[in-house]
Amino acid sequence: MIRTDWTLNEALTLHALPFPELTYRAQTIHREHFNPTAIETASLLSIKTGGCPEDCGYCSQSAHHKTGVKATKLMDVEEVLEAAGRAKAVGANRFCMGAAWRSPKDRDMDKLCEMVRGVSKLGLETCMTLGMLTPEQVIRFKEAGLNFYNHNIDTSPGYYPQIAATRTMEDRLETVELVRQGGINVCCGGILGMGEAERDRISMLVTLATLPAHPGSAPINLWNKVEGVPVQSRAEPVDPFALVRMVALARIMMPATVVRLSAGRMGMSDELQALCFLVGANSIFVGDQLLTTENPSPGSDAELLNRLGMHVAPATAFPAEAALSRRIDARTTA
Ligand code: SAM
Ligand code: DTB
Ligand code: SF4
Repeated sequence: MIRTDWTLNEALTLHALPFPELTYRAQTIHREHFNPTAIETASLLSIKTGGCPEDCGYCSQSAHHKTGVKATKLMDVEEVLEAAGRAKAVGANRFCMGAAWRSPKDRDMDKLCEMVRGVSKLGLETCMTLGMLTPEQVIRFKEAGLNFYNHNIDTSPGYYPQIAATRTMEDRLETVELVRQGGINVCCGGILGMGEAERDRISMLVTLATLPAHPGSAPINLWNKVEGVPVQSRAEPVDPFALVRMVALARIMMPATVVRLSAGRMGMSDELQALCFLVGANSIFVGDQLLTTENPSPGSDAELLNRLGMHVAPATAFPAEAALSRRIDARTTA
């Protein structure tokens, strides 16, 4: 059953289950909704890097921090399409274009929509992550055929003020809701390892699992270390079993959502990634580069999946993912 009325206490109780019990429940639910051998693949491209006016304390691209990331202009459509072609060649099924903006400027909308159309023509699913959107911009992207919009809540509502001051959790949730109502699939998740308490991590998942409809995809990122940002002094490595517990909890509370093991895989062993796949993670970013930080090579990912007898599956293997965010009122669905 898909529920959007989870409480923090229920989530805390699930999370406190003995590891074998929690993981068994997650695996059972995973198999009810997905082929446990199928993995979705997305590839990222930073189409406009650095110089961002937001002050997100974890991010290499904020103009508020000295990180050494060079600010660039918005890329040309041709260059983006070439990169999308390369992503397809290394096995990506979805192409996610990210910009270091608080929100897109209306003057850039024609170019952005052209990118969406061009990437779709290459036979890839499209995703954009550009910051806050207006209702008009959502309409433009829907018309251009954008499949997904990524907009993360990043952390729990309680911890959010500790990580960003130029925007609020309410701002984030507003854009997520505009995107959903506009009929674009929602990709929404967060980051672990920014100095938040265990309770904050669980509360972040409860926030996702109690949205009016579960996101189609939920990226779970480990904070990728960046020198020179405020989070650096607070960050603590995430215990591998704590990560597995979070993935399992996400799977139990959001049974039909595609859970992406996102940033942070460079520091994960093959065994840890395998455990995450076993309890419900069923998507990864492929390609050497995320936005400004590194990701495992396509060759090593292919080898890992091969050793596990798992395979990359096309979007059609994840039908519930797209259907989820389109639900007008998930509270009534079973
Ligand atoms: N500027 C847009 C926004 O904030 O929505 C889009 C790009 S932003 C880089 C996309 C997401 O990447 C953030 O919301 C955050 O969750 C994630 N992210 C950024 N820096 C990260 C880091 N160092 N480690 C892990 N995740 C990170
Ligand atoms: C998401 O949740 N993770 C991606 C994507 N959505 C945009 C971004 C990860 C960024 C990691 C840090 C970097 O490369 O700058
Ligand atoms: Fe800008 Fe997005 Fe980075 Fe925040 S997370 S500083 S909005 S690029």
